Amino acid sequence: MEHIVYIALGSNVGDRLANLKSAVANLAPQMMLKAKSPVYETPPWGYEDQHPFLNQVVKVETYLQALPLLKHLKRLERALGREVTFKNGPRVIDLDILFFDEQVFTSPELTVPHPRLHERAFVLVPLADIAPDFMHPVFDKTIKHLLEEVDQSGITVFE
Ligand code: PH2
Ligand code: MG
Ligand code: MG
Repeated sequence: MEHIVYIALGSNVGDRLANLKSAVANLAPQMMLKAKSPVYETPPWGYEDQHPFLNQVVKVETYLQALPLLKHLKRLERALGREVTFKNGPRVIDLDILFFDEQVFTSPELTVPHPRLHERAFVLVPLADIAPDFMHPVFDKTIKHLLEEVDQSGITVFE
């Protein structure tokens, strides 16, 4: 059984673009890349005293279930040089599961859909490029619609 998953990528430490590119290059073989958004430069959200981020969203197909996929993404983050910092703090690479098919669930390790994606322009802007009509299974609103409700100021196309 294959699953369709949207993953948010973020980086604000080191060579940010190279970090995103390495992550995308290392999705296979566990994940097959189906679509990727442009890369955006975005103001830091949550904890503001840090470098701007580069953000991107990818759509992948995978045979992994959600928790094994999460474990795999954590392993990939470590392999790409991520070190433990603090909540919303600087990071070499962050790989967050946004949607896992149309599933809705919470476990101690993972909540799907990502519980804050609807408030974050740095996620919604790139997500709207590749999935404007995807329906958020909790809010029953499309990504395009959710994007209209957030402040997009300061977000620029990077590549
Ligand atoms: N990630 C965070 C906290 N704040 N801000 C931006 N602009 N981009 C991010 O990816 C980001 C953030 C926690 O994961
Ligand atoms: Mg994150
Ligand atoms: Mg994360």
